Amino acid sequence: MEEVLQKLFNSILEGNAAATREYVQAALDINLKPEVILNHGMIDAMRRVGALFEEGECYVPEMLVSARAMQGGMALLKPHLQQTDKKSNGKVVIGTVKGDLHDIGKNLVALMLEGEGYEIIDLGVDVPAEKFVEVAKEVKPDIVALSALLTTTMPSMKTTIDALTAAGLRNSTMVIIGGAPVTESYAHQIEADGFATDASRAVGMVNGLLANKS
Ligand code: B12
Repeated sequence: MEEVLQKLFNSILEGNAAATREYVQAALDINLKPEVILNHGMIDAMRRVGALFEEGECYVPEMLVSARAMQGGMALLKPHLQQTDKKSNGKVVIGTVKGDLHDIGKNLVALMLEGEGYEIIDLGVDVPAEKFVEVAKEVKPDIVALSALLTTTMPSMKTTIDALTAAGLRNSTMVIIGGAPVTESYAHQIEADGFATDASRAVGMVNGLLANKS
């Protein structure tokens, strides 16, 4: 691995926000691809943080400072990941479901879809089903995108889909889901229209769903 990516990885692991920004910039300066910086320097570091947490080698406060360092680095990377000259491809309402506060993955999906020309309405974290329904009625999105990182909050995805169905919104709006514990078979089980394991696959999937729709 490029030395600068290793340094970036370590700075996120240590939760050093200033160093993270510095190494993201250094990696951009030597013309590394933004996707490579993101995947190998940053997302891999968050995976490592998760593994350390699981092993009891780090705790919630450490996860939080790592997450903050990651978010700061992502802000620097954002303009480089986005292409700006595209017209609106459609509307996407996105949020992390009720009970769940994880938003790094959701933000990445939003950022990549925005870069692809979609209009994003981001409802943030801990979003109850009723809120998704209320906003979907108001803005009539093509897609509602749900994120969950906890096995205990995955059922909130089903609650949200059921609420959208009950409100009669499923004919006009498709629902896609994702997040580390979410699987394709869970997506089928709760009758989501789409599922993806990462942000770039999410873009391909949304493009495909909307191409089939029209
Ligand atoms: C950072 C982090 C935190 C931070 C979150 C900060 C923030 N602003 O997001 C804080 C410290 C707040 C936190 C808290 C907790 N966390 Co936490 N956290 C993590 C950690 C280390 C990284 C998550 C992350 O950002 N990954 C990087 C991003 C880029 O990846 P991602 O989220 O998976 O997203 C990608 C894909 O999943 C997909 N995707 C995501 N959303 C969507 C949506 C759609 C529509 C699509 C198509 C795709 C998609 O695309 C994304 C980009 O490629 C994970 C470890 C892990 N392996 O996931 C644990 C982890 C998720 N946390 C865990 C736990 C247990 C907790 C706590 C319960 C701890 C506690 N005891 O308090 C609390 C719960 C708080 C709550 N109510 O939500 C467990 C969950 C276990 C489980 N299976 O349920 C994990 C897996 C750690 C572990 N290995 O045990 N956490």
